[in-house]
Amino acid sequence: MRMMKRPNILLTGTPGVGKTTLGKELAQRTGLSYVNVGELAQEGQLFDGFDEEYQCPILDEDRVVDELDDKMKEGGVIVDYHGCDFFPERWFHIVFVLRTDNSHLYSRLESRGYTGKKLQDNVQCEIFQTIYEEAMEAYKEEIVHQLPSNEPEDLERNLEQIVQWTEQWMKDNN
Ligand code: DAT
Repeated sequence: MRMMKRPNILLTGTPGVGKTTLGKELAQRTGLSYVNVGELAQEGQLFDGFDEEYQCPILDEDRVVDELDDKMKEGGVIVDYHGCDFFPERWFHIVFVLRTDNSHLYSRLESRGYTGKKLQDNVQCEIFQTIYEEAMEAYKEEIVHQLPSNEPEDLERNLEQIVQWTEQWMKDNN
């Protein structure tokens, strides 16, 4: 029996924009599986060195790609990560870059315990739309979409839109 084809979705954006919240709920509603790349790396110790400036381990991007490739080839995966340029372009059928206004992002990161340079750098990353530009360079522009992620109503609207897109993709590809 042939398996139903299902899309792979990338959720990216600055830390704190709401990728995990959206991704987990989206997985519930669509039945797709959810992969948090940060957690995957932590579990498998997929690191290569230590960043002294930010006091955090450095992701081993090649090992992350190797680890996920079979699963991605099967399809039906929602990937959540605050970077996007090291994944193979062929993995994703659509890319969402979540965007949050400074004031909202600042208070979210503060309540996560971020302070000083780490807090400032992350807010600046959002102001400079670093991840959006990274996504526009790494993927075809027509599959990259920005989603506002400021209020709970944004979350609900984003969920509804992506669920609808997923259902349409499955109709078109099966
Ligand atoms: P990320 O995975 O991008 O780091 P998260 O999902 O952990 O972000 O969310 C960070 C915080 O913001 C968390 O407390 C939940 C909250 N949040 C997420 N999406 C939101 C939204 N649309 N409106 C209000 N708060 C939101």
